[in-house]
Amino acid sequence: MSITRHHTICRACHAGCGVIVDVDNGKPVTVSGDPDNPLYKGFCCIKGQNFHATRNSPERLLCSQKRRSDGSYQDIPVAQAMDEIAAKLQALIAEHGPRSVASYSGTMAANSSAINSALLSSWLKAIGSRMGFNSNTIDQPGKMVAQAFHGKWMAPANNFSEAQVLLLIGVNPLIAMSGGVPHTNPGRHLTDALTRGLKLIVIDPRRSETARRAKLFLQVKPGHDVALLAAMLNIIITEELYDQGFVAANVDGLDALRAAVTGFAPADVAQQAGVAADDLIGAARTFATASKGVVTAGTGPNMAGNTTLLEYLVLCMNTLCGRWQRAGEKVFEPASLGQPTLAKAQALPPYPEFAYGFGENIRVRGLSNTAAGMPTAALADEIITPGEGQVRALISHGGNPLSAWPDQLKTQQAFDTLELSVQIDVAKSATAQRADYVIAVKHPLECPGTTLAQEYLSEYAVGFGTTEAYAQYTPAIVEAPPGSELIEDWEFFYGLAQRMGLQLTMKPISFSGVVRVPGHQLDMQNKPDSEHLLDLLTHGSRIALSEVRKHKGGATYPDPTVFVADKDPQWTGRLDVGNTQMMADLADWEADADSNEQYPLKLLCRRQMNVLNSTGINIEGQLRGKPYNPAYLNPDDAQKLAVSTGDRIQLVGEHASIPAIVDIDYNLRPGTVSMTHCWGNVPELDERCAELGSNTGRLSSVENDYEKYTGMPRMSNIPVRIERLANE
Ligand SMILES: Nc1nc2c(c(=O)[nH]1)N[C@H]1C(S)=C(S)[C@@H](COP(=O)(O)OP(=O)(O)OC[C@H]3O[C@@H](n4cnc5c(=O)[nH]c(N)nc54)[C@H](O)[C@@H]3O)O[C@H]1N2
Ligand SMILES: Nc1nc2c(c(=O)[nH]1)N[C@H]1C(S)=C(S)[C@@H](COP(=O)(O)OP(=O)(O)OC[C@H]3O[C@@H](n4cnc5c(=O)[nH]c(N)nc54)[C@H](O)[C@@H]3O)O[C@H]1N2
Ligand code: SF4
Ligand SMILES: [Mo]
Repeated sequence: MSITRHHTICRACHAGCGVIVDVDNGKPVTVSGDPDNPLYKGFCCIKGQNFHATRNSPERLLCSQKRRSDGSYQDIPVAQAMDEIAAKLQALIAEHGPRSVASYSGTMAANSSAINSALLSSWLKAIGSRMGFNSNTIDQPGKMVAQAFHGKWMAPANNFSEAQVLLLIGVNPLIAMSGGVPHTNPGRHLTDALTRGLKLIVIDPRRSETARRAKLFLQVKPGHDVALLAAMLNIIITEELYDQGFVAANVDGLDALRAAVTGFAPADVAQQAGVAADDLIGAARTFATASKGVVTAGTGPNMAGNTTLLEYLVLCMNTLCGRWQRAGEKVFEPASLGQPTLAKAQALPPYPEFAYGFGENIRVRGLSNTAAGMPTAALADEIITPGEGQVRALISHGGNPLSAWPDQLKTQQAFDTLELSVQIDVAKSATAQRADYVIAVKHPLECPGTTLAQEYLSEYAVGFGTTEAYAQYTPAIVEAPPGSELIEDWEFFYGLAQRMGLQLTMKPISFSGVVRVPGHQLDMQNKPDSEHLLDLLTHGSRIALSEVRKHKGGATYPDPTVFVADKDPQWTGRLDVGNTQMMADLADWEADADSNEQYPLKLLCRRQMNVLNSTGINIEGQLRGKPYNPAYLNPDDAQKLAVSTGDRIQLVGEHASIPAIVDIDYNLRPGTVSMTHCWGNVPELDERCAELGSNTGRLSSVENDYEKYTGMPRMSNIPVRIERLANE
């Protein structure tokens, strides 16, 4: 048989690139960019080029598994696994109520197919549990919580394609494919924009791949971003560089904000943050005097301890400078497969009652549901803490708790406490090596998919999304490997629902909250297929899925053009830049202590191009001969510590320590260590850190240093010291 070529969507990360797969005798053999794709234009990163390898990998799960009492695993037919799991869940719910069952969705729940998460939500609702958690609350949850304090402009922010300025704070879109620069081939977008004169300003302790292309780069100490933003706001307000017309018409709280930022004198803040005052002042002026363009922050500053306050100040900067689209402007990226976008030049006023403290409460640390979802950093304690409501069963879907959750030792304890743990995965991840049941699912190349998830990015936060409405559909490109017994993720939730006598519903997706079509009750006797579920999920969309199906390589959908509508005549809603709680938090804000003798370095988060969190860390073609995540040090620090590339060290923090292997990064600010997360395994396997990597999550404590709204602990800017270990 000859090789066949197929268009498909890469689902190895959230970017959803349109790619081409060659298939030889039912086996995918190469993945490459599609030069004819109208938006991605041939882009395919190293993860994408190995997308088929995750499908063909010898470590791929081909059958569901059940854990034996000695910790080893045996294959189990998936129907039997579902029988046993459904029976156990029913017994737990009967005895302890639905709150005893929780779910956790990780990055791959979002990246695979939208029908998977939709059916998980429906199933959770049907059993009556509000304990659905996801990775958003260990990422940048302040984005949603701050918006609840600030209000929401009912039209998009300035689009990248019209921006004159871009201010990026601890975000690295050239590697992460997210934040500031469109995820649709960010290198090309940035090159084009710089050519047309975009002023790029980057604030980061590391001269990141993106920072290297900046016009102005502030190589700050980590953890000073709140003060830097406050100082920039101070300059913008004092020098009256803000958009006075927009503020007068749409914004409350300027006086309160002015008063709160007065104490942040640019010269002092710059000195504390280790940058030149002129650079800080220059950044503020350049940002404010450009007519269009946004400020966006990423995981670095969000993980440094004040996610909500940080994101609130980001919103204040964008709002004061009027970086929201106005009536009559074209919406660059209206939803295509989601429900039609409704854009209006008016402010949805703040909704602080839905910032945090509503819905389900958490039994520890006074935490609760938030605008960003249930606080994942508290889930381990919900499992460990005895008493009414204790979580006894966890369904983990497309995430990897033992690698990704902060405070790995506590997570391990939680898994030891659970009465039932189910991991839905394609690989034998760290969590799949510990769960009671592992449900082996099809690889995305074996499933149909759409770019519906990518449409969500533009609604996620300011500076996300792309420059045009685009959609792609892909059928399954290959069958599951011969001899395997695999299901799609949603079939597991459907199978449980059938066994538990539950009715599931599929609701079309709306990013702006307005769904004009009713949810559809699924036939619980005759199992629907994925295509039917995709039709239901996209019912009523601006572009019909049947139309999108016709354009195999993906297409842009500019028509019908969506324009921002006028403000409603009686509309009184205003954005708030002076929220009392946020102003109080700003008044209480204190710069982190500089390094001390015991912990002289700060550990920074970072991402690497070749893996997505833990996905890919077992794929040889992606590792470039380095099967671990190095601890990167500035050469001067390495010299002072007398360590060099390849040396084994112990990173010791206040809460725990991990082994690691040194590497040198000339781009780091001295005094910092930079490492990616989600590598390594449990402490029992630390000896193998040269082949498995190191788990930085172990260094976070969920109970000692966490943000009060979201419960998210410090996950970057962690004080550490380095101790040398004997090389093997
Ligand atoms: N210390 C520290 N901790 C962090 C971070 C940090 O910067 N520092 N970052 C945080 C952030 S931003 C996030 S989003 C979280 C990520 O947290 P998670 O989402 O929990 O972690 P991932 O490693 O992305 O988990 C993906 C899982 O999906 C599996 N998988 C891969 N492909 C598929 C598929 O097609 N289908 C299914 N069902 N499963 C698949 C993988 O094998 C893996 O087990 O980690 C957080 N943790
Ligand atoms: N290739 C690849 N792409 C990914 C991922 C991946 O693992 N690999 N993960 C995906 C996920 S889950 C997410 S959430 C996104 C995240 O996307 P980004 O937020 O862009 O994540 P990073 O690339 O880690 O960039 C964070 C930057 O913050 C800097 N930093 C650290 N601490 C501080 C601080 O205190 N202040 C400031 N100003 N900067 C600081 C770091 O040096 C780093 O350059 O990426 C996504 N994309
Ligand atoms: S950026 Fe993401 S979607 Fe695009 S090729 Fe790489 S892994 Fe695939
Ligand atoms: Mo993330």
